[in-house]
Amino acid sequence: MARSKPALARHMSKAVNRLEQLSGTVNLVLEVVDARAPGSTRCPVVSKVLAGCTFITVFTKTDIADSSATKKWRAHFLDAGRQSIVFPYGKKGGRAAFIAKLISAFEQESDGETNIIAAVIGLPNVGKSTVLNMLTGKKRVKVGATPGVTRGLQLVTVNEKMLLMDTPGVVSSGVAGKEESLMLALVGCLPDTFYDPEEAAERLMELCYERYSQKFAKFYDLKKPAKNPLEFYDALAARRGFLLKGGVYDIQRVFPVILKDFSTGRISGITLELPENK
Ligand SMILES: Nc1nc2c(ncn2[C@@H]2O[C@H](COP(=O)(O)OP(=O)(O)OP(=O)(O)O)[C@@H](O)[C@H]2O)c(=O)[nH]1
Ligand SMILES: [Mg+2]
Repeated sequence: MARSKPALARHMSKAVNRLEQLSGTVNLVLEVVDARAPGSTRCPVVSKVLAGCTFITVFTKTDIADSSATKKWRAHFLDAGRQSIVFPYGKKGGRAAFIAKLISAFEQESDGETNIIAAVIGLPNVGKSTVLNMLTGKKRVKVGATPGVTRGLQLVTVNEKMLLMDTPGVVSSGVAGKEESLMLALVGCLPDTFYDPEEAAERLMELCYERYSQKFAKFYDLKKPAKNPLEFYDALAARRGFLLKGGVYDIQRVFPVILKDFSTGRISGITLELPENK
């Protein structure tokens, strides 16, 4: 069941209240975005609520996004005054370099502040807990009563320069439009109860088929890229033997397959939006 608008609004205002609690405590906000949809997975409300903080964007899922698109997005964010760092997902020894980059970016952005108290913020499923766990090295060492820390918020030590809120801040996007919601659902920020598989698959195709038809063909082992999404559905149904009586392709079985393969990152190298089209 899709959530009603009033329920979403309540959820949203709760999230804003939680963020307001952080104001005055944290001086660095790590805004986590999914590299497959960096524009849509931002949370603009956070910049307003925590206006006094330094912001750094952390791009997760770059390993399953299109690297040239990630470059463009990072340049676009930088043009708008926002530094970003690529999350070293699954990279051995990535932790130390990641922390060093964060601290260096913070020092460039902040006015001589050296002690960092950071919070990890982002939409559902963008990778906040994964980022938090890498930063803390899964130590989860609680720091005792720290002056100025709002009750109920716990800090963990990252290193001698950096403390981190131990719970990530989930924010909702506040998007209202169907097309934007579908984009978020495709990257897993909204539950799949929000969409009808056919509609979601169509949106996915609309967003990226033209640019990435070769990748789809390769992943599904098709002889050549289909000319358009409809032909692609047929080719995939044929490849998988999804047939109805009389030999008609059963394309209803194709949609969940494509959606799952995309959302889990099995089909990789795809980014759904580019800065120039935002
Ligand atoms: N391929 C890839 N997967 C990632 C990356 N970061 C996170 N994930 C995966 O994305 C999924 C969601 O990650 P979480 O860290 O649980 O995301 P979250 O933002 O804490 O999610 P919620 O707590 O539900 O809001 C998990 O399956 C992670 O393994 C990344 O950089 N690359
Ligand atoms: Mg989490």
